[in-house]
Amino acid sequence: MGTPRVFSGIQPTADSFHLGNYLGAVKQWVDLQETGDALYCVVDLHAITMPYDPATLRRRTRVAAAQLIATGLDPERCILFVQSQVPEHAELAWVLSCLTGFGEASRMTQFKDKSAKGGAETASVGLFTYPMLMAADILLYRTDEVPVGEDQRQHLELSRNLAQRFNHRFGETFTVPAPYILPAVAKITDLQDPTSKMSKSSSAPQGIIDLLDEPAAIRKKINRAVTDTESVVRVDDEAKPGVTNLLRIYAALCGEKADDIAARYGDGGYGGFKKDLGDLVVDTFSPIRERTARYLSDDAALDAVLNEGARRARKIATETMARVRERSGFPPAV
Ligand code: ATP
Ligand code: LTN
Repeated sequence: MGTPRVFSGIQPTADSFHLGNYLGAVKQWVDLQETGDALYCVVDLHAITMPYDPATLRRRTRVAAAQLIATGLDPERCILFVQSQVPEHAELAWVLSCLTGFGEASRMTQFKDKSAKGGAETASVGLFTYPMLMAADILLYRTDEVPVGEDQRQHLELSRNLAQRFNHRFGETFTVPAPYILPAVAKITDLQDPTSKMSKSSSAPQGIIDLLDEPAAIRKKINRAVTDTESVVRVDDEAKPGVTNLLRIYAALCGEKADDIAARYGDGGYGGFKKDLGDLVVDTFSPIRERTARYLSDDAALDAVLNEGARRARKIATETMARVRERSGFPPAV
């Protein structure tokens, strides 16, 4: 088998990543760069599927890359790059869009949710074809594993189907990718609405902990997190979604089992438990926040890392596209 090829992407759609992005995705990315042949991408082409401002996008793309390095991605151990610097992503997305059924794309729940929010008439066609661009990202690099949160499972399934469909119609070309989703952290929920996903676009500020939040803000949000009227700390998704979410966050950050942590606090109320969790999040995020500021203060160094990442990614992408062109009946690129 050899070393698995790992690929994942994150959108530069906010001024900071949040705790759900960190635990559900980026933390796994850091681990997988040690055991896999990993590529990670700031997907700025995906970020323009909703209305946006170019100067804000430019800033957020850099902040996203700086946060990824600050979190532990090492450009010596993985390829870190910005999607729009590798034009083959958009090129393959077109080919895959032509293989996707209109009905099949219409069933994507993320499209249904996001287009319903702003009124379906005004949603962009790019929002509709978003999953085919994501499939292109993954398939260009002959990816084996894709570390993501639970909300991306349906998109992954489409990527698998498109790989198989292309291979079946035109000959073996793509690797069929597998999702890499850790159940314990696959859906971190909103601190104010613990049955909904913590989300950049739909959580209120009090429901979301940002990687770049100041310590006082982090502690305050955890202290005010919605729990329940009991005083016992235990895992129970149905009856205690708020406490269970906090326990999952605690467990993922310290590496202990949620049940063992719960047993330590027992029925002593939530105050001490929340205080300790606040300390744990602050201790994890503060060094990341400080390193992010440092990486952002040296534009030339960050550009050099991203340009080199794009150059390395593009080498693989053009090899795959040469094969796709040949199989699709196109002349070679000149
Ligand atoms: P939005 O909700 O605005 O679409 P997002 O917060 O989901 O954005 P993305 O850039 O779409 O952010 O996601 C980046 C990665 O983080 C993806 O792998 C996604 O599955 C994961 N992720 C996002 N939110 C959570 C969450 N609450 N719990 C676990 N993983 C998450
Ligand atoms: N749609 C993903 C971001 C994304 C992605 C990818 C994830 C774009 N391309 C390729 C994994 C692999 C999201 O998190 N919203």
